[in-house]
Amino acid sequence: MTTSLASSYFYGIGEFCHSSLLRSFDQRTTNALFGSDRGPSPGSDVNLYGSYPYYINIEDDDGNTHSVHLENSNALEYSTFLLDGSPAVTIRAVGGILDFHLFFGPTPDDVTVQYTEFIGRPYLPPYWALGFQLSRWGYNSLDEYQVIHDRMIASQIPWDVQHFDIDYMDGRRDFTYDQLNFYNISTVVDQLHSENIKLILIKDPGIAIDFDTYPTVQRGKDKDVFIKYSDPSYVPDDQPALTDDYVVGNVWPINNTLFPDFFNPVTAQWWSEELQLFHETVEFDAIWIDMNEPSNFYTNLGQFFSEIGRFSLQCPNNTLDFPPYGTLATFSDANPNPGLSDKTICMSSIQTDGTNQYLHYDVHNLYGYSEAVATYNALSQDVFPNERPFILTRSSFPGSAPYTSHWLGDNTATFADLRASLIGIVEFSLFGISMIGADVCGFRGESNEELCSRWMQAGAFYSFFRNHNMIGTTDQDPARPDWPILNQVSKDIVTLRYKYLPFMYSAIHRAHMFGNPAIRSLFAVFPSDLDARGIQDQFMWSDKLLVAPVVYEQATSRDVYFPDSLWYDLQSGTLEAQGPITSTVDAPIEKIPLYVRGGSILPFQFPSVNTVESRQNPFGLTVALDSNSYAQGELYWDDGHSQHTMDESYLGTFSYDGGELSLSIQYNPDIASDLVLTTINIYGYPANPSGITVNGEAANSTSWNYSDTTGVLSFFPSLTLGEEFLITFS
Ligand code: MIG
Repeated sequence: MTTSLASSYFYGIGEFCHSSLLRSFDQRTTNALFGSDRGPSPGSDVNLYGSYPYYINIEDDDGNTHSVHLENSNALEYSTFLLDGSPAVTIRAVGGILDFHLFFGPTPDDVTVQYTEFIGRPYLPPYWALGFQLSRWGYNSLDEYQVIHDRMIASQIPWDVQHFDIDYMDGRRDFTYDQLNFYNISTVVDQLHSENIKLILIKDPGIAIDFDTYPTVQRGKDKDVFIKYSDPSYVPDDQPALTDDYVVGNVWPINNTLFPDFFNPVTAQWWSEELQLFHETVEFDAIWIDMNEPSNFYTNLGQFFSEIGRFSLQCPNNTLDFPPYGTLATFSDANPNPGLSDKTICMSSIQTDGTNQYLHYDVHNLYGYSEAVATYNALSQDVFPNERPFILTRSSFPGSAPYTSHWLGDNTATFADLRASLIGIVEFSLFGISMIGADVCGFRGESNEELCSRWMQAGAFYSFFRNHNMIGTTDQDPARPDWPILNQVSKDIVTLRYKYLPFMYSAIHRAHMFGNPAIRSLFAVFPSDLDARGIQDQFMWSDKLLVAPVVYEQATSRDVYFPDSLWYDLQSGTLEAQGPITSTVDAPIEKIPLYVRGGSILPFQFPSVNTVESRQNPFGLTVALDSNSYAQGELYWDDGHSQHTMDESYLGTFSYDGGELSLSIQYNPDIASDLVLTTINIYGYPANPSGITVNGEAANSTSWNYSDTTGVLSFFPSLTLGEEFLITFS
């Protein structure tokens, strides 16, 4: 299908490592959409882990916008090009149905609200998941890990979550742990829990075929949970023992693997039981699901791939696995005769939801989605009933957002990758995913102190904030002792993030309830600003906070585009700019440019070394006045971990209008009765007030101070957020 477009302001289509947020039409570009185990690399437009057949088109200078979603899980191609000088797009599908959905906005924010109403609003993560998360592949043992753990604790860098990658497993089998190098994992989990740190464990879909020694696979076989060949004639002659008509592949386990069919309710039940059983041994808090494109190594390289010396998956020679038009998704890196099933499982294998059967060809792009749904249901219903689960998936699809977070995959430790990550997080926000981030400091390759410092600063404004790297690369945890600049930069910026977590959480709650995304492009906030439409190294939190990370090596300043508003330096409160204007701002290594927009109220809380502690601290408000002396904002609050219900949550809205600051409680004041408000910082206040009243009573003149140099009025009341108030400034 080919259509002309209203304009060349065209965004979206994923999952890619786009080198620009705004698509270019100058040259015809064609991209495939097909879940694939390939890492992002700036400038390479290969299809990555997920598929998002969804684009956004701003129609005119006023910012009227529509978006188009094609609900199709087959391999697709999108081409953008000029047709008689006008922008156009062609969409090709190699199967499935042409089920188009159009969302008419009229604003960019509206189209996201309408799209997520259709595909499902993003889930509400537990509060701790907004804390700093630390990971790496290549903790070779718990003794090795302990060194990093201890220096993290000593550093006092705020920290909430530890991940263990496939290193912890026994022979890289799910639901096992290494009895030698990770023998005392339960003790370490207890230690982490006593320090208020959560543990996330990785699970891969590939299940090793060690029938004698690995009960998980036998229980799965007893329930018949694995993906099969669609025709008995496809089963290879040398199929490994006991694997029946299952599709047999190779992933990380040290033996061949089977692939659970997560569409099948019996599979979901088996998966849940395995998670419950394993949780009795190792008390993990959440699950990271990787390799779920699904990835399979060496597919179509011969039935006995000598490099691994064991059976290897060779898909049958048919038009599903080797289609006449395979799309650009055919994975051609190694195979001289590329097929659609390269590096994944056979397209001609069969899946079932218990009622209907599906060719993998038609549902390949839903594999990660189906695993996330099964994992979410297992955690929320069986492993942690009444709790809010946290899941991190690599492969996703429209509709994954109600179940899971996503990270951008295996990037490289370069400034170009850091820049690309800013495009990636904005795109996923347009795709309706709330919890999104990239591997901070870089996954592949060697990071360095400067890059890692800059990446910690930028990553502190990803919604999902995790430092992670690859086996064999140098440590890059923020407490690494010989990188003192990294230590200091990290401590400062992570502490600042923790201070503003109530604001971030409230924005994420808004996305969950109403669909307005937490992270936004500049064009979404300023739709009629033509200059904002090309900005891709700055982004917004809600419509209130402008983040402009330093993303070039050795830069100590950067140009910041300030759209039409007043903008205050978040930390000092001084007025930085009156937009629209581009200014060069100082940004030595210790500084990330952050600006609060005039008209905004950001709730904050005094930070601490983890969210369990910070949630006990007093609150404050950052009030940034616009040119009409007006500002507004909101605080969403709940216990941070139980399943979300309106009955157990609080929403308060703050507004400042011409010298009056008020709190109005939308629902459940009692949830906030223990929350105290002790600090109000008003940015852009004209002069020292002669008096302040709180609910009609004059405040003591020692309870505020005003700085002529910064224009910041700081008032220290003694209030609870569980009662509405009115403060007047005169
Ligand atoms: O083939 O589990 O993207 O984050 O560290 C590599 C090891 C498998 C890929 C993930 C990465 C993870 C790694 N995994």
